[in-house]
Amino acid sequence: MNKIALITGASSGIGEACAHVFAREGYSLILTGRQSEKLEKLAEALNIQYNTEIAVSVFDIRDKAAVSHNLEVLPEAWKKVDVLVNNAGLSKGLEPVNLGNFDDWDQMIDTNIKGLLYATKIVSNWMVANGRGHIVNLGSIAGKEVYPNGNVYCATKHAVDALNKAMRIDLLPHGIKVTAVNPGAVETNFSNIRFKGDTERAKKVYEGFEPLVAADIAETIWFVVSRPAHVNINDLTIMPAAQANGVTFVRK
Ligand code: 8X3
Repeated sequence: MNKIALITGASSGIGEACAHVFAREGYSLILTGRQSEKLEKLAEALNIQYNTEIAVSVFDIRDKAAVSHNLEVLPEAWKKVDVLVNNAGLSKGLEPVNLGNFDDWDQMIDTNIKGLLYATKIVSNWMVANGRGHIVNLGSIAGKEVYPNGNVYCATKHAVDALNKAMRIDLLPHGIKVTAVNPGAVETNFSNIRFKGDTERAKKVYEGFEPLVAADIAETIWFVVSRPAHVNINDLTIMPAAQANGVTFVRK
């Protein structure tokens, strides 16, 4: 069998772009997410374009029993995962902390932190058994800084930053590489979800400068994963040329 990459949140955005890049590079893929139809369509397209072998696993990453069950029922051959891309994550709301919404907070914490941990525990155990692997955690500039109204989203990405460092230490003896890739502004559905379908407000985020696109991040993840065996990139922050940090942009 080819090398295998498991990508969470693979039905759109950075996850989908990673699926394309890893398929192009000859990997077999396990695509996970909630949206069965989109995942099946993507799998079909990649199979036609690259002849990629693909397993689709549909679950809500917030549901730990569902994560365990759906991953553990995969055939043994699929558990030889070389690369785990912990991509599933979202931002919901952008309000001062006193005006925040409990459901939004739960969704971000349950997905970005707890879901990432559920997938990591299972797949890292497979990697330990295989004696190899590479985990790529999708962080954010929001995991390096805190910006106005970012409160809980920033906290979840700071948690990813901490977990990335912790995984690097804990998995080191097992020969498993661990990397965080931390993007600034990437134009995907991210802001639409953050602003709950307010497309006008979402569009404004990317106005007046050239944001990153999902493929920029996927190619960077591929760069990280394709380094020689003796190289590990621990932490990589990638920004649009027009964005210096969480809040400083040059807009025309
Ligand atoms: C996405 C980038 O700046 O909206 O994580 O937090 S930002």
